[in-house]
Amino acid sequence: MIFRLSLSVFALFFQYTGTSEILRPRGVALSKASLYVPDKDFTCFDGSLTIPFAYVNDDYCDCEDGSDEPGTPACPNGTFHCTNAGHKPQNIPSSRVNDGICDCCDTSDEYESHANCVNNCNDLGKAARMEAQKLAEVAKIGSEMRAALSRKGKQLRQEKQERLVQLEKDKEEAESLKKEKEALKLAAEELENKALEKYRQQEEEEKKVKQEEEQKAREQEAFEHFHRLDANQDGKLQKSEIQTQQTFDQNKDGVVSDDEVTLFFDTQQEMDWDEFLATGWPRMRPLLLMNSGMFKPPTAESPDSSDTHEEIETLSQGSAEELPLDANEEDETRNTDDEEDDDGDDEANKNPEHELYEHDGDAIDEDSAALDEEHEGKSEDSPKYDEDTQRLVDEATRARSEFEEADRNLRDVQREIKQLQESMEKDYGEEDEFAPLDGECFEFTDSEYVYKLCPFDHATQRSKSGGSETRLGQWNQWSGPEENKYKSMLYDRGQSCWNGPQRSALVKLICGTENSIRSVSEPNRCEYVFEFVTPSICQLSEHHAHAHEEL
Ligand code: MAN
Repeated sequence: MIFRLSLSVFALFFQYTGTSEILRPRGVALSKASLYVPDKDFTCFDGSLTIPFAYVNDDYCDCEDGSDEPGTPACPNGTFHCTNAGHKPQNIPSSRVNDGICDCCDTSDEYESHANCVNNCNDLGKAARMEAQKLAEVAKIGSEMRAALSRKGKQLRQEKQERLVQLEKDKEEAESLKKEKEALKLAAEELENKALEKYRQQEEEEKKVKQEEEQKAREQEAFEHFHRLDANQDGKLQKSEIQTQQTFDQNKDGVVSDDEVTLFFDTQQEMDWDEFLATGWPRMRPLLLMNSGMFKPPTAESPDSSDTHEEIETLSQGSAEELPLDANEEDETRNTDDEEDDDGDDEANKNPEHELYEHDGDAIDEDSAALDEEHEGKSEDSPKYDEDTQRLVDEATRARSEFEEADRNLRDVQREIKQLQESMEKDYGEEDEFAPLDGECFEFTDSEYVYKLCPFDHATQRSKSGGSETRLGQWNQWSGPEENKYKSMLYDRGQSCWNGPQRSALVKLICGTENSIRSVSEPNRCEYVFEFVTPSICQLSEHHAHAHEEL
């Protein structure tokens, strides 16, 4: 109490300020001066206690809310107010009072310390006012620009609206045109189908005949070989008869071994004609053909040769190169054309697989194109269809392509409608002032990355040393504080971070006279913060709010 009384000297806890003649205890803001009345007891702001006024600023904390010690460091939660005449007033935690560090530019926080504080409020105030003036100018120009952007945004909305009306009409037309073309296509296709029916039947019959002929030829070929191999002409093939044929010496050891023969015979010792035709010949044939250079790569029209290829693969298991061509054993089926095609033994001995793949893509395409043409009767030499049928086919083809075009056209219109509707649903600000930003992109380069922001769309990051873009996020929503949600934008659902969250970017908007990214940082891993300068956020009222701040 003695301590208290020694400090309760009027002059110690009252001060004059340069801006006001109103007396108030040290560390009290002008707005709260009326709560400290020297000839009345003081009640803590929280109402918890009433104390004699002499206890105010007596360097002893009585009130839990610190309100009795605005000018001393006695209360841990107190606040000290510096008037900072000439600059801006400031509230600091009262623990900083007399701590030897100058916090207030008017030196008022260090009234009983050895800190040599110098009052520089006038200088700071001047600089701050100049800065504020600059900002005010920017805000003024920016807000005029904002008004223009808003007009543009509204105009864009209007244009979109009009375009949408037009597109809805186009859609109706496109739908009915599609229906019309579909009906025409169906009708033309029905006629085409009918006309083609007879050709289909004819084709089927020709195919059947061809297959029968081929089957016969195969049997004839098999029979000739059977006959040739059946050395003793007993109507059966014995293993020993096959073993005299060097063609079957697959490993070129000079002997046709038991194993090499078993390939054709399985567990049997001999084969009659029927067995030979059913199992022996299909296994033997590819080997004989290959050794005679008769093997040809399969084509669409020669399924047999594709069978042959498979058979050879199975038989030789990729060792066809090792198979010798025995000139004496040359197959009778070899024809002169093939002989001319051969470049000699080397060529004939080629691995059929290699031969197969030596065809380059173009050659195969040309071949199949030629076949297709022939198949569809388009070959100039031999028109496949009679004139009437060809006319119906042509008409159906045209009807199909007109239908497809109508369908494509409708889909294009639908797509544009969808895009427009999505765009019109976006929140471009109270006055559509952000609308002109949609469709634009802005870049910012720091020491490591190039960042890109396409407002209302997405944000990306790309390493300066190359590589692909990393998606930082897609436009989600405005994310500013309640009083002005347009102060920041959220882009999220970006690429996932390794062992971390999906990337996201918060874009803080700052008033300025041009659109640009001022900075990009990554305060938390894979969470990015962009500072984006734009006139669209400029508002005069903000500046006025500053001007009314209490001194
Ligand atoms: C990349 C960049 C960085 C990010 C790491 C996370 O290097 O996208 O910004 O922090 O990945 O692994």
